[in-house]
Amino acid sequence: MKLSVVTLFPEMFSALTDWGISGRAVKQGLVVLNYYNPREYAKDKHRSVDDKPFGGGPGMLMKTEPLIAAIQAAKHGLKGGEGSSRVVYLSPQGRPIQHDDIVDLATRQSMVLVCGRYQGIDNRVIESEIDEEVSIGDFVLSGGELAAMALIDAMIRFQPGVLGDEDSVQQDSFTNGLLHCPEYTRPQEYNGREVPQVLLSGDHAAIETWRVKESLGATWIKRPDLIEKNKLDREQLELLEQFINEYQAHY
Ligand code: 4F9
Repeated sequence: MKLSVVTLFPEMFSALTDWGISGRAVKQGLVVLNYYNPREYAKDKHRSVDDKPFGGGPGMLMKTEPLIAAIQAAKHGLKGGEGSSRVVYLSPQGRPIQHDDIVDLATRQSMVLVCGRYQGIDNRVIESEIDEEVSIGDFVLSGGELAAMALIDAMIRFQPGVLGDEDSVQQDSFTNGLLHCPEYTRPQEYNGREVPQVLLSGDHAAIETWRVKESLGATWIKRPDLIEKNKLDREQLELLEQFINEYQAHY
């Protein structure tokens, strides 16, 4: 997957490219990142990249000409076999994206990600240059970079060859529409709390059943909205009912 990022702060992306799973994927060339900095397309002697909003008010907007030049350079840089790359703008005004959207976005060959700074960008740039405006949550960041990095990291996990079988995306929360079950490591007893016996039993079928049940239970407690949304099959409904009965007997 080829990603071109339009950003005033390309160095921020070292958090993604230098560390952990995403860093390894970049080093292996499974994901290729290129940066287009509007500052390099600024023509005036101060290389200004911000500008005042019409109508007044506090704050600045991104200066239009360098931003458009950077977006167009990013698009042209991706041309060559991949067809037309979508231009995605990260903003709190965007469509909220979730797991399923990541799975879909992750299949694309290439993409331009536009990161805003200051109070945002001129609306005509959105109309003329942006194909999709997306949000990673109802909160405001100091700029689009951290949102773009979150999106890229999540997409990287779905690239073939990035995760081994051990930690495949199949095991992740949301893959089956549910939260992950609780996990435990050593010590076997911690502050008087024991690891659930079944996990020490060596009975793989019993462990799998327990995990499904705990996954349903955790989702029911923490994210009842996901239980509503999910059509549970007969076996899942039975396990959840067992969980709820045991839970209510306890509390
Ligand atoms: C982008 C917030 C996507 C949430 C961009 C300030 C943003 C954001 N999701 N906040 N610039």
